[in-house]
Amino acid sequence: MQAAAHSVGSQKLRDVFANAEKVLVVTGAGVSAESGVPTFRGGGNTAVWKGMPFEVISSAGMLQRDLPAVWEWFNYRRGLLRSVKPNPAHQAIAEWQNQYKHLSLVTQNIDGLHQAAGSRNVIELHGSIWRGRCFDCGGLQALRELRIDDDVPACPSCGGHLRPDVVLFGEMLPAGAFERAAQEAGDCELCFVIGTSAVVYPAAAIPEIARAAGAYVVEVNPELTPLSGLCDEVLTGKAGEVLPLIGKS
Ligand code: BJW
Ligand code: ZN
Repeated sequence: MQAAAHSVGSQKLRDVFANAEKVLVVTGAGVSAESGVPTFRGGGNTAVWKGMPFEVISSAGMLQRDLPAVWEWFNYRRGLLRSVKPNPAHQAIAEWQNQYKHLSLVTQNIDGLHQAAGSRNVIELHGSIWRGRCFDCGGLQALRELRIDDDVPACPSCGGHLRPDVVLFGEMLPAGAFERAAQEAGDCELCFVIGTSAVVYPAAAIPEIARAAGAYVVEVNPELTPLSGLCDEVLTGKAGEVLPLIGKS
């Protein structure tokens, strides 16, 4: 016999979850943790690669100093990501999109796992590890099928150097991405903030905008974050365990 699903959160959350028409979901690396994707921060640790903190290797300055090292770092991570699958958190969010007239999903993740779970129109604030972008002509190149060894890959259109199409520290977000996310935040009734340490801006401003505009803001994270105090409700736990229970009575 299957155990009955028990509820999480308050009665207020169940009411808002049942009645909201406009919902915004903001995710970070923690939503993919249960798929086996390492987070950047959390649990008292910071990701380090070959002795370099990720803030150094994933920075705009590193593109100038050592582009091959940047490719090596992203090739390594693409290798890890090739075999991972969406987890119950990604699946719950994808199901919510069928339930609501209007659900927007804004992610800081570059792993493509929301789309793999079936989410549509995902706003990727920090780009995608599955695309390259040409320094010279700006052309985009799909990387899923491309085998990249040690060298910097070349643009198929103009022969220029490609770079990963991700947003590194000190770089601007893709044109319009933050503006679209901010608009959804200003317009939603319910905002979930899931699996983010909420220290990277401007992404961390999105739930702040939602709260200021009157949305009910709910955080899902095993740890407290700088946003926790602003949230109407904090659900302490792993996204893959908590999300499937939200709204259940
Ligand atoms: C679980 C879990 C489970 C674990 N379930 N949860 C204002 C003040 C100060 C500085 C700035 C500012 N505004 C801008 C800046 C500069 C900078 C910034 O924010 N710095 C701060 C860190 C101080 N921002 C930028 O540079 C941004 N650009 C910009 O602002 O442009 C304008 C500008 C240009 C030039 C000069 C000045 C301004 C760009 C930021 C790009 C971030 N890029 C990265 C790397 C992407 C490529 C790569 O993957 O390598 O994006 S950094 C990294 O952090 C990655 C993530 O998307 C991002 C956020 O991390 P996230 O998702 O929150 O993950 P973690 O690991 O931090 O947290 C995981 C969480 O999950 C934890 O809380 C766990 O507890 C939890 N968890 N298991 C649920 N099972
Ligand atoms: Zn090119």
